[in-house]
Amino acid sequence: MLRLAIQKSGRLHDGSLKILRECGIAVSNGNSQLRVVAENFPLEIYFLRDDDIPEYVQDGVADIGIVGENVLLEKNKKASVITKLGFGKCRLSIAIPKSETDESLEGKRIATSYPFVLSGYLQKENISCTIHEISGSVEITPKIGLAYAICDLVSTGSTLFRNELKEITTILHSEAVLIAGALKVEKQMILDRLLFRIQAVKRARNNKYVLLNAPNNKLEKICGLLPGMKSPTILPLAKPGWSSVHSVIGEDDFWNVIEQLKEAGAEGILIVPIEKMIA
Ligand code: PRT
Ligand code: ZN
Repeated sequence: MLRLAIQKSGRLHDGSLKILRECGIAVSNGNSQLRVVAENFPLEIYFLRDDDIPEYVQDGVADIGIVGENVLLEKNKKASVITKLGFGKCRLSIAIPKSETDESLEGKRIATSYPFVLSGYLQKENISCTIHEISGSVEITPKIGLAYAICDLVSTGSTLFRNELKEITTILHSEAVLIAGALKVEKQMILDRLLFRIQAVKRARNNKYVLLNAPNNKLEKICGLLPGMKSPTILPLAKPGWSSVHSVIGEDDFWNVIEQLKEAGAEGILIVPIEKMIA
């Protein structure tokens, strides 16, 4: 059985269980338990504090884990990123009081819960600072005179805004990642099965199924906008001279492509979410 460590409670807990569920792996919620066994997949799940997950994976207490890349880099343990998971997105940024006009950090004091990542960044940039390590409420330190700047995670930016701070540099972009240590062949085979499902879920989340009607003389242009998985499917409509086109569009460029399809003469465009997508 493959042992997976996920966050017991916090920002990554729900997203971790959700992706497992979408992979068809039934898990009862771990709020009151430390360990559950999946009902229909050879997977045992440990619910832990996120800070401990990289070490447990390194030491082989768990085979794989889901953590923020920020935590993995800060803990600096031997565990490799197998795949990004597309949730828990945030950035690690340096911020200073809004009223400050001097953005230079040289010789200043920076409060953070990420001393390792921050010192790596400062070294690379050749800036010398005093790092004040603090485990929480980093954002209040400039106001109480404990630090000039902070280095903390940001997602919407509202915490910085509330505390009258402004971001001056982003030192890391992070999201939830699946990590693994060295695995024996049998465990690697289970991980490969899990990974196959995760990739299908990720692909599905990043794509939409599109159906549209088009006059036959516009098909070439429309199909050029829709590469699909291989190429679009074209079916004749009952109305002569018209076809129905089916394809897949990536989430990234979604609205642009839709606008271009309309311009190219597409009508009755339907967009449908994809449940799973296997390449
Ligand atoms: O109890 P445990 O140790 O397991 O959890 P934790 O309290 O250490 O972590 P938790 O649950 O807060 O975060 C888990 C992971 O979620 C982090 O390691 C990141 O990878 C990811 N994540 C994504 C975030 C955020 N977004 C986030 N916004 N983690 C923290 N924040 C905090 C940030 O520190 C700041 O206080 O939210 C505030 C900023 O948010 P905005 O929206 O105001 O910018
Ligand atoms: Zn933590």
